[in-house]
Amino acid sequence: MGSYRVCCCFTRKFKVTEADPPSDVSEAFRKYADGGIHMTADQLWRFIEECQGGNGGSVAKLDAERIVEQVLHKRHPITSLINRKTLTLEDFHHYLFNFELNPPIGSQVHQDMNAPLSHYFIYTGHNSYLTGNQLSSPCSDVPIIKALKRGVRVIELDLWPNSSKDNVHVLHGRTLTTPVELIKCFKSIKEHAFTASPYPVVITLEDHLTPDLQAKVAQMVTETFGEMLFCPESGDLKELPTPESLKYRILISTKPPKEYLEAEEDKRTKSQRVKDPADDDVWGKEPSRATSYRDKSHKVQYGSDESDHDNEDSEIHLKKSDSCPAYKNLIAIHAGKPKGGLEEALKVEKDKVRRLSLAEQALEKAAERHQQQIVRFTQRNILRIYPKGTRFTSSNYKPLVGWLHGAQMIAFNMQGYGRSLWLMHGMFRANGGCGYVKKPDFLMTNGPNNEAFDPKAKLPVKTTLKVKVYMGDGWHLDFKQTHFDAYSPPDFYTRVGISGAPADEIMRKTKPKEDTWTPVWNEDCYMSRVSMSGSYRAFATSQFIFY
Ligand SMILES: [Ca+2]
Repeated sequence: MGSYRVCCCFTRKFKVTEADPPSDVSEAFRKYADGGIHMTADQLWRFIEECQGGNGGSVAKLDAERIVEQVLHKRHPITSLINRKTLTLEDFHHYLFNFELNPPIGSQVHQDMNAPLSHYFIYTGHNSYLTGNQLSSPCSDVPIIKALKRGVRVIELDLWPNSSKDNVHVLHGRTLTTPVELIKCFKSIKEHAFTASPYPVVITLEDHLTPDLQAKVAQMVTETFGEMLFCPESGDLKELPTPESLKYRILISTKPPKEYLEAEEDKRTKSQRVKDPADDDVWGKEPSRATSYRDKSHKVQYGSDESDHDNEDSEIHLKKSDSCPAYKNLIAIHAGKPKGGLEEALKVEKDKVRRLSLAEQALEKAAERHQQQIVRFTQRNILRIYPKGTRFTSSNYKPLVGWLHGAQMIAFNMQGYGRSLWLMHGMFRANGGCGYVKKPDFLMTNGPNNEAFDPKAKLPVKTTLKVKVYMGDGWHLDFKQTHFDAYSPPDFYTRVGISGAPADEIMRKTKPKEDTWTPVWNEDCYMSRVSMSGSYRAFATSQFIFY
């Protein structure tokens, strides 16, 4: 209870009342406690199994006993010593609200981890070494460590020669970002790769190096990671290995050096075709590297991302035909864009898998007409999407476009803030937060005529989701009593929504509850317009926002 004075003449009381358990909670208690006033561990176990689906996994009776003990220990530290092993209604209510004892999402890996990597969405960072914006923030290994600790499994490093061209720096090329040494990044990756998850870490390299420096990188990689490194025995992989088989392994993914010459040819062909409007239709408008060479200020504005998928900028070594075999042998997942247009890039080869990178807007363009080809490509190969170059502030984009097309690596700026990033973090809370979430079956299997899933297909409404918003509690512990309103407790309302496929996106709002720290809504939010087929449901992430 708190109080404060108004006009020095009377004191207004600010009692924070504990709300009674909602009626559904009382009913569940009555039902599982067989009408009694105490619930045993066995009864709680039955409730968890039947009402909470085992909380994301099968709960042993021993777990229920442990929960009872912990609730009692927390709520009745003295009584718990004198042998009561049952919960009251209030204890039960406390358990339901307790984030640790009753987590909203299971903390165990529960999906099959024995499918090829292409079957999973992978928690992916973009320019993982940047501490802030894309133009002038310092580069460091700290954001890399932070991302790995969060469970991020794909780390991107942009490699550039230092000023004396005898060592490798990590920085965002053609910007004012201050570099960090590559070896420092590698060492930190080694140290922290598997603290959050045992599943493999992929390092995507955006490589702007000469063969000499590539040799240096090869040596650094070998010396740093040693046995942790996964290198396919014979060049190209025919199928991607599984996360299970790659536990505690590091994979390098970049463009093999031999392709630089081809990239140059591709660039020439491209510049000849630059006026062909059909190019724009397919690939989207990609700012060309040539422009940034001509205009220095433009260079600084855009950085090097716009071409990080095809190394158009590698002028220095484009002219050299010698490549570094040691470096090439380290590449587990070959990246690159074949010559020709999108059709060629999305071709599925029987005896070879690879990684293709597209900028967010290139994907959107490609998705207009080639949606099924993209889905088919991602059944065996890896598709990486990266933020467009104008996201100077390290903002992100909607990840759903990529997910709906099966893109495994939606590369995000993890140091930022905002709804897209929350959604990304939310997605990867699934499957025990291990950084790999299995793609839904509909993206991996084709129809009777071998047709891939069509993300544009109109699907009928199949499910209506009902979310019951009971109450909010705990704000009085985090805010001063006068934080929101100097004269009375605050007003609260809740927004509940679904982020998902376009047909599923919806937001509902509860009524506001006035003058209370513990608002009780007890209100149903129906998402009745949601066309949640079983398939779309895989992408539906609920958002709860309190105001
Ligand atoms: Ca990059």
